Amino acid sequence: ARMTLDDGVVLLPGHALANEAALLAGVNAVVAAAPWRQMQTPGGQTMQVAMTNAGPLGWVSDRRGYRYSAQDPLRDAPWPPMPDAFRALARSAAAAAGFPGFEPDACLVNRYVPGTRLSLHQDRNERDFSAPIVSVSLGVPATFLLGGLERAGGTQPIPLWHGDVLVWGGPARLRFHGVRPIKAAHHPAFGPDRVNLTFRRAG
Ligand code: MD3
Ligand code: FE
Repeated sequence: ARMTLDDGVVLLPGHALANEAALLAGVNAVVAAAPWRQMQTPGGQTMQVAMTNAGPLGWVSDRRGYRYSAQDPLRDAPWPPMPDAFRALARSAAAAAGFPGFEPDACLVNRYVPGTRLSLHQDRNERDFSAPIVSVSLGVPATFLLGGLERAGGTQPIPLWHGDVLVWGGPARLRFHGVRPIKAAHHPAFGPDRVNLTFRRAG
């Protein structure tokens, strides 16, 4: 199924379920190579969300700012390769949402333990805003908050379940967004955690 939630926002409910086992194996392989870490914001706060990356570029944050980097600063080594199952899912989801030929060069892997939230922000560090962003929700459910093009002005809640895929393109690309604190729950494969894969064309 394919639901257009707003201009440039397409929900593909359960699109990732068919490849669940390969996605879990992919997350485990990425984390085995480049472990979860909580990055510092430029303001010196520790982010609640734990992160790692796969692919040629990875999103990093530290006192110097937010950026994409080919090197994992924790290991001084390249990020692990993007698992084939990740790339295939990102491509099929983008195509289903009207973006054929999506070639992600970055996969940010976010882990939310119970209580973790992601405060309202914009994603502005990518070079090419014409490419979509594909995000895959795994594990326990979450409520995503979709805001507008300005920080003020409210948000609309979007419930997201294990296997749901959202594609953000065109006019949605610069909207504010966040994630409500994750409620205590259990998922058979991911336990108490939510894991989100975010695929981008960053470079
Ligand atoms: C909407 N992650 O890593 S992914 C992020 O669930 C991030 O982990 C959230 O926001 C998560 O930056 C949401 C979906 C997402 C990504 C980029 C967007 C939604 C977006 C850009 C514009 C609007
Ligand atoms: Fe974001």
